[in-house]
Parts: sequence; structure tokens; C-alpha cells
Amino acid sequence: MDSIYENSSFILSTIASDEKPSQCNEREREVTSPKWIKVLLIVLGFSLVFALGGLCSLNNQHIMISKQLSAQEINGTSEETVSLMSCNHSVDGWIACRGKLYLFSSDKLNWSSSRDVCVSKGADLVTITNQTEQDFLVSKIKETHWTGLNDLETEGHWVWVNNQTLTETGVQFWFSEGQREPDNWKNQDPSGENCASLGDENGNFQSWFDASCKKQKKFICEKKY
Ligand SMILES: [Ca+2]
Ligand SMILES: [Ca+2]
Repeated sequence: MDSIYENSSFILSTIASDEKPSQCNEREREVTSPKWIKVLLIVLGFSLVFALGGLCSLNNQHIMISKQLSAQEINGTSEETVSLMSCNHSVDGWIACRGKLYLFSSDKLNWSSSRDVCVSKGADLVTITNQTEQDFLVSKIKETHWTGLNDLETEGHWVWVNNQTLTETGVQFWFSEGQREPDNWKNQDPSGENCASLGDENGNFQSWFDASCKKQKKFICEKKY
């Protein structure tokens, strides 16, 4: 009997001892699984924080660039405005504007004599090389004025007094409504129209017209500032 008892106790103790690791493993699994989930959640959390941080950073950069661009636009506009405003100050009767001095004559002369007057003052008839210069000159005149543009040497080949062509300057503002200019009209002068003026007898100051070089007009001299 003692032997049977001892055997059964051994078996029971063996079963008991066998059960322990199994229960522990389950508990470990129960405990282990949430840990991994926690780690995963933490990693996801950090990733989300970094992603949000990145988005915020991108957004801030976008705002900064937008502000810089609008600041540049405002500066560009104000510089242009200030530049044109500063064109009102005169130096010995000449108006200084963007590195050039302009003289608007009060006398009316033919084109050749007009040019002679400009040259005698260390200048020449005006050359118009961009839209800003065109706009500035237009804003200053109340009647037609001679410019330095002519096709005296070769009919139809327009050059400025400094020999620059219209292709080289890249701008031209010929009158283009109805009767287009230049038209080399010969009814008043058989030699045609070989000198260009800003505006004509009807106004149109924003446009260029070819006219007889013998006509008496006011003129614009230009020299470097
Ligand atoms: Ca002509
Ligand atoms: Ca004409």
C-alpha cells in the first residue's frame, strides 16, 4: 500500500510540476502580447509625431516662402514707383531718370536741327529702349516730340542715333490703329517720312509716327547721368 501511495503521490506531484510551466507560459504569453502591442503603439505614436512635425515644418516653410515672394513683389513695385517718382528731380534743367538725363525742348525745330541742338549740349536725340522709358517720356509730353529714330540711310530700316536697331533694343511702339505706322507718306514731302516722333498732331503720345524730317517739332535730348 505504501508503495502504491508513494507512486500515486509521485504521479500527482509530477502532474502538478508539469502543469506549472504550462500555466507560466500562458501567463507569459498573456503578459508578453500586450507588451508588443504597447511597443508597436509607441513606435506608431512616434512615427505619427514625426510625420506631423514634418508636415508642420513644410507648412512653415511654405508660409515663409510665400511671405518672401510677396515681400519681393512689394519691394519690386515700390522700387519701380520710387524710381519713377525720383525721375521728377531736375539737374540744370535736365530731368534725371534711371541713369539718364532728359531735356524736353521748348523750341520747335526740324529733325536735323533738333539733333544739332542736342549734340551741342553733349547729348543726342533720345533713344527709347524699354517700356519703362517709353512710359516715362509719354507721361512728360503734351504734344508731339522728335526722337532719335530714323530711316534716313535706308528706307524702311529704322535705327536710333546711336545705331541701335529695333531688333537690338527689342521694343517698338508704332501707331497700329487704322493707318499703321511707319507709312512713309509722301503727299506733303516727296522724300517721304524718315524721322520718328513720339505722338502726332492729334495726340497719340503713347505711339510712334514716321513724319517728314522737315517738320518743326519739339524734341527730347538724352545723355548719360
Ligand atoms: Ca521712311
Ligand atoms: Ca507716317
